[in-house]
Amino acid sequence: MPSDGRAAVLFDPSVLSDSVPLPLYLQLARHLRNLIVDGRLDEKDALPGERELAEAFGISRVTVRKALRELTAEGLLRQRQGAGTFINRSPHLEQRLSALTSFTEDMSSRGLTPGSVWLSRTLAVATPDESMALGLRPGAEVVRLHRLRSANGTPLAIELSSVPTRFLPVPSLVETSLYDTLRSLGHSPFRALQRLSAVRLAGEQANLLAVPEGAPALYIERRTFLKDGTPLEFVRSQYRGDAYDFVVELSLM
Ligand code: 16G
Repeated sequence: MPSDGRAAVLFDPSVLSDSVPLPLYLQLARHLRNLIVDGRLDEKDALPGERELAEAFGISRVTVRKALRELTAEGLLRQRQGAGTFINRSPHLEQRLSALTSFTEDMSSRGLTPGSVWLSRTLAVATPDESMALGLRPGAEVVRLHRLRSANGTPLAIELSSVPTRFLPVPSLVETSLYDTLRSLGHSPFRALQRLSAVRLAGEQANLLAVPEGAPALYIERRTFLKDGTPLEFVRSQYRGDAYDFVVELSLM
């Protein structure tokens, strides 16, 4: 709980208004989200209880409960039975969408230690989706790499990469970085096309990423190409919504 003076500033009831066309619980959720994201409330601060927040903001406990539930589902708060509500700050990273980098390069360039846990590593006949994305004949084989990726031990993304065996003959060739392995085999990723959409994480994925079920995430589909335009990689991944900002630079055409 922040000190008394700070609490009066952070939990100022004038931030909520009946004349705004947004339900009160969403106004409160927005206010608390801003405090957490800006770092004005941090992990040292356990959040005041429902009753104290209701009193501070002059609203009902039901409204407070709904706001806290919203932020818990987003992964910003963690409710520990009997111990209260805690702020769940995770590494927050910005990734430039226009740069073609590997996860390993991206994390290392920020001074973070990249990590990977293998969920599976297999050789299989391409599914129709993979064949379409990679331009393969029916019956062609792909190497499928399913990994949980982390930075400094915090899980950030689940990635399922499929690469034609023509470029990566066996899965065991990849130990840490897929892109380093492909480059060493003479197949350098040159260009990629990505499609992003917002999703909510299902139970098993949420568990792997250490966030509550239903937490928001970015689903990214990437097709990576060689310099001559041949598809090299098809990746489907879920990035934790609370840990990533994707930044795009725009310029006049
Ligand atoms: C990034 C790429 C992914 C690629 C991986 C290789 C996105 C959305 N995805 O995570 O397509 O397979 O890097 O990383 O950026 P690695 O070389 O560390 O295995």
